[in-house]
Amino acid sequence: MDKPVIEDKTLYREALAGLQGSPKTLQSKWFYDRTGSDLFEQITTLPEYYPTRTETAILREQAGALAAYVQPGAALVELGSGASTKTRILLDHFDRLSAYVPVDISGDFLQQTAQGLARDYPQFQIIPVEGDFMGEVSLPAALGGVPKLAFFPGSTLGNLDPDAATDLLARVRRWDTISAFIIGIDLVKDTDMLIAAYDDAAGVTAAFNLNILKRLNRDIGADFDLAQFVHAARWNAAESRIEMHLVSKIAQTVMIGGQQIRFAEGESIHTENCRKYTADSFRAMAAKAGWQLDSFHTDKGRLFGVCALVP
Ligand code: AVJ
Repeated sequence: MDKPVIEDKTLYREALAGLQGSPKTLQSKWFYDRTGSDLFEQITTLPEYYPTRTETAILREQAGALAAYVQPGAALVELGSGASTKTRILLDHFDRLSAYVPVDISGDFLQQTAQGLARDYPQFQIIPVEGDFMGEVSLPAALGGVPKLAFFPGSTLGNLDPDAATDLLARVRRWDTISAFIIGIDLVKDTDMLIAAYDDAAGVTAAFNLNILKRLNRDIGADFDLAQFVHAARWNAAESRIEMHLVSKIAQTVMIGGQQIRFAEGESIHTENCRKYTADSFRAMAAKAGWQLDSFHTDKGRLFGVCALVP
């Protein structure tokens, strides 16, 4: 269970580099320790956080239409599968599938989820793959020649800068016998609604953001005083993204492994980017990676998009 040593070295190296840079940054992948993952689960149920429930509703409504992208005997490969909650909606409708391949970086969690799915979907082979979708995913040899349908829900793609997002799309495009890619993206909308989704009244997103400092204190011996930082969600129109920041309330110095990090009053640590697309901006990015947007599924309010890409 406890295997933090190598991870902590990477966290230390990357956190220090980010905090010594200008502007100061921390990568959003470090949010997700146990507490952070629990807080994110809470976020997904907040009244202001529309993405999860909207995407789930679109998938429910469009599962029949999306089933058209399943070639007979295909494998559904999900990037960053987590608890595979939304996937069950597809599995319930995709009867031509032969296999479901959840890919996740967290091995323990993946095995647990795979067992539950194998029990509930005995008609499909469940083939968990421990891997990082930010790199080359090595799919099992048994999938050679099998048609593949990739699935990347949750607007997780939005955490990536356009170049990195295009690279990810292009890597999946190069998979052998890939036939389609279903992706969830969050859409550009009214700024107040976007800000509220990332700065909820109950303060759960603030706790989620601040938890990264708690993690640095615990895992790499930093001495952040959490009371001296505040959560901020900002809309960056030029980059079409929500940014999350932790803003220093005062001029202060924080120690990390013998290194001093100085903060001016009001200086921020930029902790996350969440890109918002339009159908057109996403179509253009996908085209650069060799994909065509074959269908675009959205809700009445056009809050969220489920995109089906084909080669
Ligand atoms: C998990 C990246 C999709 O961008 O909406 C939620 C993360 N951050 N609230 C998002 C998040 C703050 C979330 N993603």
